[in-house]
Amino acid sequence: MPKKSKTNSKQNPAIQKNKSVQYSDQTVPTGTAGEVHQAAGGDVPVLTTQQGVPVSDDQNSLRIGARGPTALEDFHFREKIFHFDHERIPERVVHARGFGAHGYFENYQSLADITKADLFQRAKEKTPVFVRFSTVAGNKGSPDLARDVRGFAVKIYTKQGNWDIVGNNIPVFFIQDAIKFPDIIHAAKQEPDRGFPQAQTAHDNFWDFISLTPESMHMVMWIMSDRTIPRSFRFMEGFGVHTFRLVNTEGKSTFVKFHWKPKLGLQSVVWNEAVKINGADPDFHRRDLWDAIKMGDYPEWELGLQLFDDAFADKFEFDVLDATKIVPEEEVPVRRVGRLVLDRCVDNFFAETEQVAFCTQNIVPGIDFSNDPLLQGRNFSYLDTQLKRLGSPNFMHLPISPPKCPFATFQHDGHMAFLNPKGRVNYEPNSRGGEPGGPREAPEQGFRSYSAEEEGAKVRVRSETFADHYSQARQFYKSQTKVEQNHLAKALVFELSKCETPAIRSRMVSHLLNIDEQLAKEVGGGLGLKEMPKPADAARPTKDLKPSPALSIHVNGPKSFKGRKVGALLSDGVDIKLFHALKSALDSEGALLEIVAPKVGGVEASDGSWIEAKQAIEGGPSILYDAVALMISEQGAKLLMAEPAARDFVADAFAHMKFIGHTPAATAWFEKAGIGEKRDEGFIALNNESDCSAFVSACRQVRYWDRRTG
Ligand code: HDE
Repeated sequence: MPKKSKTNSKQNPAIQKNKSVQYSDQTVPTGTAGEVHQAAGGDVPVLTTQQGVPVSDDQNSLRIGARGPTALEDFHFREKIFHFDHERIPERVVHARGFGAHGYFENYQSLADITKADLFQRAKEKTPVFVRFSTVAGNKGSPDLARDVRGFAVKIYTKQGNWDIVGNNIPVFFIQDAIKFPDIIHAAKQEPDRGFPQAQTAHDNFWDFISLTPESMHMVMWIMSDRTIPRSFRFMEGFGVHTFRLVNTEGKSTFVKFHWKPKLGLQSVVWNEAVKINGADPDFHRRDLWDAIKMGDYPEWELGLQLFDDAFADKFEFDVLDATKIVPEEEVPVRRVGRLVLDRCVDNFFAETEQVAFCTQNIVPGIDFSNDPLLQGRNFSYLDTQLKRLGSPNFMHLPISPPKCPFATFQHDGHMAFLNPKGRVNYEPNSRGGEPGGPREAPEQGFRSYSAEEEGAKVRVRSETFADHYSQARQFYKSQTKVEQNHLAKALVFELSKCETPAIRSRMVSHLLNIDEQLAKEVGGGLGLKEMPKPADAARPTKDLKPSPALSIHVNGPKSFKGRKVGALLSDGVDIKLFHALKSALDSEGALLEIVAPKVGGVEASDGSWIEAKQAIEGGPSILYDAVALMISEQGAKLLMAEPAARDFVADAFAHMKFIGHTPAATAWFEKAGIGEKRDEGFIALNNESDCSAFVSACRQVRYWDRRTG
């Protein structure tokens, strides 16, 4: 297949001279951007129609007399409106809201003994990637902090073709068989008659389905944990979920589960914060990723492999083909084999993040599927959904998705075919060797499926080995810290309290009784159940498995404050030395300082210098920050105390267990906000420069959890 030709800026002086008309490679796959005419006497490009005709007036449509009807012959108006009318494509049926970035995968050392996949052969080799993070249930415009699973889809452009790991930030799923996918998604999304609620599972249909689907109980524990309200994409894990295979040159297969481990550690927000972030900054997650990359603070994850053989799979107490189960890291350790770095934002959101097409069936020689019925169903679904969404079997011609290695097929024609082969032959076998006979099969290097032996009757049954639905749910719950268990119980109470049907609430509690009695009692109590139900019928009794510390966010939290952000509320008269000390303590930690002030213009510091703000207090509530510093003068404290937004700034930081650094003048303010008496070790007085370092050190814990439990 011929290589695509690119926009040639040398032939196009206007594109060369003015970046505002530059078309990214992503938006112009061939050299058809059109000649952009030179405006008389300047280097500003001329606005044209799609046909390249210069436009004289883009403000007024053509009409018969100044107050007369519009003329049908106004081809510029017609073309402009026509294009606008058609500029939307269907959003993804799930994972509609997403955000993508480019980067690379760097392999640590050769894994040739376990896989022949090209990207793992050589140490230090870098392979380009595109990653798209997403929520699942909400529509494209829904808020980032919805309680939801996050998609973590990685397209790796290897030298032997594209490999897509289309994963989530949770290692298990709701269902065991892909045939139930439309049901779980219908139940989770808006109810069909009313079209709401948007981007939340806190409604009858979801919990009705869940409470009738015991296999989802393990996933329920995960989604009600803080995993579904991550602080940002940078602080969450990713998982391939299913068991896959790695295959080496000898044809030997090793089972594998894929993990992405964030270098910055795990971190989530608390629910009350999530609710408020959705109002204050619905783009909180995408902004965080964008800002981090633009600042050169590139997010990083390590690729981890859990490797095991058939013997382990046979003796493991659950079925490795069951996507509602994990293999605990304590049983099969995660081997870190490389790193994923995101170092480039998209040029064009639509062309890249929206048009990228992930497919689970995109694998490369050296990787293979297992028989996980969920994975098998996905392999069917993704191609189908791309056709619907992107509108043509040629969706691979859109610039974001094709492999970066040479590729050659005999597929041709169809809507929007950009990559059109030259020559006479479009079939195979053909008798015209080499050019122009086209590509040939490659028996040696070509993809060959692992030759697993399969046999059996054609049946619709669920394997008996998939029948234990509660043991790992209990293991997850038991592996959480007390604070996390408390969050989980509260999340269940919140969600089930939004269910209007009492029978659904009670049915859910009957499942919880099979997971943990104390949890069931807490939730039953929180719901005000008059009577506890009986435990749900269980196909298998719940086993008491060993807790797995790897499942807790808090146990795997950050070891530093790197990559986090302090919101410093400043007033006129702020002590300039203290301010600089805080700034430099945060710089050394690799953390950020964002300035919030009564007015966005800024404040005048103690030495008469001017400090510009990033946010006015109304637009910079403390929920946007990992910790806060109140750097206010006596005078400033009096003025700020009268501001409701400033009072919320402090009250929320306190309620969300954040570390609060403060100048002496803020003390009176705490009294006013009703937290004077409650001051604890999470409050750090900033009297002198060394206190600023102490404050940043304290912030490494991210939250002062004792405020809640102590
Ligand atoms: Fe998906 N899923 N899925 N899914 N999924 C889609 O494909 C599907 C499942 C996941 O950023 C769709 O391009 C079925 C598990 C991500 O573009 C669709 C089943 C996991 C993304 C689809 C599942 C995922 C999708 C919709 C049950 C975690 C977003 C748009 C067997 C391992 C990728 C699209 C992106 C997207 C089908 C279950 C992850 C309809 C049938 C389990 C991250 O094809």
